[in-house]
Amino acid sequence: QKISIIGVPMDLGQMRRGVDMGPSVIRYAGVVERLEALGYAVEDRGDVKIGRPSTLDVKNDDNLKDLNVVIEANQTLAEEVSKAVAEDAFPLILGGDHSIAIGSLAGVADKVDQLGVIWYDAHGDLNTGETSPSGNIHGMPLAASLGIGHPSLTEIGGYAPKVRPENVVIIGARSLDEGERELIKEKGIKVFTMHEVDRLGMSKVMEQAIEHVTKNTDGVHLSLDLDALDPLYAPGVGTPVIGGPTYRETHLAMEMLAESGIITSAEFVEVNPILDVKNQTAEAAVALIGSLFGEKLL
Ligand code: DIR
Ligand code: MN
Ligand code: MN
Ligand code: MN
Repeated sequence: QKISIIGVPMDLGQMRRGVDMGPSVIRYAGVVERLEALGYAVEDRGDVKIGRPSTLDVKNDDNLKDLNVVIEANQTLAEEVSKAVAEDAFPLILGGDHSIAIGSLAGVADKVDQLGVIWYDAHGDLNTGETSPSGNIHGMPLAASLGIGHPSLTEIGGYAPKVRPENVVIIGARSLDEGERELIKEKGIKVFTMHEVDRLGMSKVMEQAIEHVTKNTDGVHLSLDLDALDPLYAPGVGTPVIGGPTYRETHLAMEMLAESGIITSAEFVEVNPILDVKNQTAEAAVALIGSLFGEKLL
């Protein structure tokens, strides 16, 4: 099968500069070679062009920082992803901050009737301009994809919503804002917090998660925020939260997804080399990508 890599050097969905170099350091850590060694035909489609915010455009009435640049980049990304899917390629998107998931999902859901989503993240990314304590759009992409929030975000790709709440699972959550908790309850979103990961173990969590997202879907997108991992294993992220799944547990999760064969598109986001230690986080991302695509020791 063909894999199309799409880089998105976006850093304006949050406040820590440097995450725009994510696609570059993940490539440097050998993602293309890793996938080719597994027998895939890999096409690197390069990076989506990201605008710069105008210094004259500083008003932020809706609590959505750098909204215009984020909209424009996601619109372009949606078109790129949609093209890859139309060519029967697996879209592998490299971030960039997590605001780019809006465009990824817009591009994929356009071609898949009912899309399932696995959101592997320390956070829920279910904020809107109204609930967000930060105004950072990287805390909002899952809400936007569910059709919740500012129309300029929910309508990217020209339609909304991209996914239904019952087709979503969040794994690894340990930092949720008040508005996010309310939305989870209201929409009945399935969340495996770190409590469930501790209690059941990653193996059971993944079995249940896979069952949940495949019930009524015909494709599943994996959105993996590297801050899901415990910062011991992925220090190069803008919003680390102590107490996450280990490197091994996350490998197991990727291996179980590979065995299940359910994943039809994926993104790996929030790698920030400025905050990293010897490119450890980018290397973790590449190792996890290897596992997701079926790499095994024996
Ligand atoms: C926080 C942080 N909940 C916010 N979100 C992050 O700004 O909305 N998501 N870091 O991955
Ligand atoms: Mn659809
Ligand atoms: Mn996160
Ligand atoms: Mn996130």
